[in-house]
This record gives sequence, C-alpha cells and structure tokens, in this order.
Amino acid sequence: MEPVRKIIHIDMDAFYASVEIRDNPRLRGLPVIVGGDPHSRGVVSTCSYEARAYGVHSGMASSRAVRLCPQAIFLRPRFDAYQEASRIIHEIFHDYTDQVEPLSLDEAYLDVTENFHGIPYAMWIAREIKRRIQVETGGLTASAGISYNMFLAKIASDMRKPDGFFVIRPHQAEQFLEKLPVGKFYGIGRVTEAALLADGIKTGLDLKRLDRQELKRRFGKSGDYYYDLVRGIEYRQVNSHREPKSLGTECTFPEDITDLHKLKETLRMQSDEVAKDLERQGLAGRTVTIKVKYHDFKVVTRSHTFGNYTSSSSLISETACGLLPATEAGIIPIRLVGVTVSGFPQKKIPEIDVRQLEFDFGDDF
Ligand code: TTP
Ligand code: MG
Repeated sequence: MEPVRKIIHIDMDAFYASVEIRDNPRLRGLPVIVGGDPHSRGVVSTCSYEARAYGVHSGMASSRAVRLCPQAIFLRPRFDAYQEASRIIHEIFHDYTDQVEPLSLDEAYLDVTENFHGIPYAMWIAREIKRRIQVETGGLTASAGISYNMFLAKIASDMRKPDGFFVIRPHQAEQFLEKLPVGKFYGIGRVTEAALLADGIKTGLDLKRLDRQELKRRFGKSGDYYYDLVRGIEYRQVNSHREPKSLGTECTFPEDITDLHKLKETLRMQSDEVAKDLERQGLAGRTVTIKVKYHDFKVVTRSHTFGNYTSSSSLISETACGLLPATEAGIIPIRLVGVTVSGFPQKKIPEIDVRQLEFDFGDDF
C-alpha cells in the first residue's frame, strides 16, 4: 500500500492588491481595487478584503465596483511586481520539494510526503512556508490548506482566508465533503451548478446519493471521478511538469465593433501572438477556436480541427478569420474577440494503481 499523500495548497491573499499595499503602506486598511479603467470597460482583477466587504470581487466591471464602493482606491496592475513576488514564493516552495504544481502566479500545490528536509508533518512545512513568505516578500500573507489529496487541500486553503491555515484530516473528509456546496467541487462550473441546483442537488451529500450511472449521465466520463471525489478519494497527483491544455489570448475593445476588417485585423494580431507563444513553449495544436462576445455579453465560440498539429501564425490566422462568418460578426456589435489553440499531442499518462486509501492514520500529518 502506498503511503497516504501529504498535500499542501498555498494561495496568496488578495494577491495583486496586497502587493500594492505593501509598496504603499498608506493604503493599508483601505478598500483597494486593482483592475482596468472604471470609465472605460475595465474589469476588477482583484481587491483588498476591505473592498470585498462592499461586494466588490474579481471579474466584476470596474464601473460597477466604483458604484458599490465610491471611496475605493483604484490602481492599474503592475505585472512586474506581481511576477517578482511570485518568483520568490515559488523559490520557497522548491526549498521543500520538487513536487510543485503551479496553478497561477499566486497559487500552487505541493506534495510533501517526501521532502528535502525529512520533515515528518505537512503542518510544520506549511507553517514554515507561510512564515517565510511573509518575511521574504516583505509582508505578504498566504493561506495554506493541508490534506491528503489535492481537492481537499485546495478547499482547506479557502476555509480561513486571509492568512489562513486549515487541515482536513482523512477521517474528517467525508463529513466535510457532505456539507460542501456543489459549486465548490472541482470542475463544477456555474452552468453545471445551476443545473444541479435546479434538481435539488445542493451539497456533497446530495451528490453522494446519486449512483455511478446517474453521475455518468450528468457528467459523462467524469462521472466516476465525482463518485470517488464525494467519498474523499481523488487519484489526481501533483504534477510538476504540467503542460497547458490550450494557449490563447483575447481582448475587449474600447467600443463595440461591427467592422469586419477591424475584427479580422485583431484576430490576425492575436493569432500572431498565440503562434509566438506556442513556439516559445515548443507546442503545436490541432484545434483553432475563436471566441466572440457580443455587446449584450452573449458569448459564442467556433472551432476548426486539423488533421495535423500546427503552430503556424498564417494558418492560425487564416483559420481564425475563416471562422468569423460562422458568427454574427458584422451584424451584431462585438465587445470582445479571442483566439485559442488547443489539441496538443497527448502524452501517455501512466495508469494509477487504484487501491483503496488507508483512511485511519491518526494525526500523522
Ligand atoms: P486569486 O487567488 O483568485 O485571488 P486573490 O489572491 O486576489 O484573493 P484571495 O486568494 O485572497 O481570494 O487570484 C490571484 C490573482 O490573480 C489576483 O490577485 C488577481 C489575478 N486575477 C485576475 O486578474 N482576474 C481574476 O478574475 C482573478 C480571479 C484573479
Ligand atoms: Mg489568491
């Protein structure tokens, strides 16, 4: 039997906003919003917890954020500063293990079952990482979640934010998951959540009452995954070599666009950007997708899949522009367009030995 894994999930608190406050301490204690222009079409990247108290959150239109919290201090993002802070925290992670899976600039999973210092408890490592992040970044705080699989560790890091520390032990997991709202389960997005809620499936316990067949009907191939997940079992492993599933870019226009020439011009520039990105990462894909958001925020995507892999700027560009007539471009004003390439070659994933987890292992964490 394999040993139970010890997984830590670390997520920085109000990351961009915290970096801004660190660099300008007069902002401390104030509602700070980092994002795009509230007078144009900007959106909120993130905001301090003081601003969250007014209902402001990531992804919200900046203009709405200003209405909710007129006294908020609005700042444009400074990506260099965030990247530098991100580099520091990722260096700290790698002092403990190479089994680090970064999720974004401010977030990562660590598998510390075996670690460079032979530290027996994941909790000790998580505390030390939190302390070091604070010292080495000049005062930023992180929240840590600790458990025996990735999903539970991520849920745990969210439990006591900001500056949080939360452990979900194996014997607590099932009860914990039964109470969890379905929208918090890994991979359940807003659309699926709404469908589940409409059928009265609100919590993990409700999900657990569905048999495998019913889960397969609802989730397709992922049905088995959810069957195990609600029972506290997840076979996903921390993957330090994870490659992206797609590469893309998108942009919101300052004003809605109906002119097909302008739209094509944008798609060409975006295709060029994506092609360069593919090249940098040594990737090529078979599927080109365009995304179009109309003035009323309705979003459509259109895709084309080739028989072969490509990273050619001209082919991506031609395909993207060729997909435009399959939308209402030129008729309905458009707010945003984007180009994405996906369908990278699959590497064979080794089969995981599916054995029952040893649940009862006391406090050895
Ligand atoms: P998150 O970790 O989701 O958010 P956060 O760190 O600001 O706040 P917390 O974790 O305490 O809830 O995202 C990390 C950074 O990524 C965030 O600071 C800004 C950026 N971001 C965006 O630019 N747009 C988004 O929609 C989201 C969710 C995040
Ligand atoms: Mg965060």
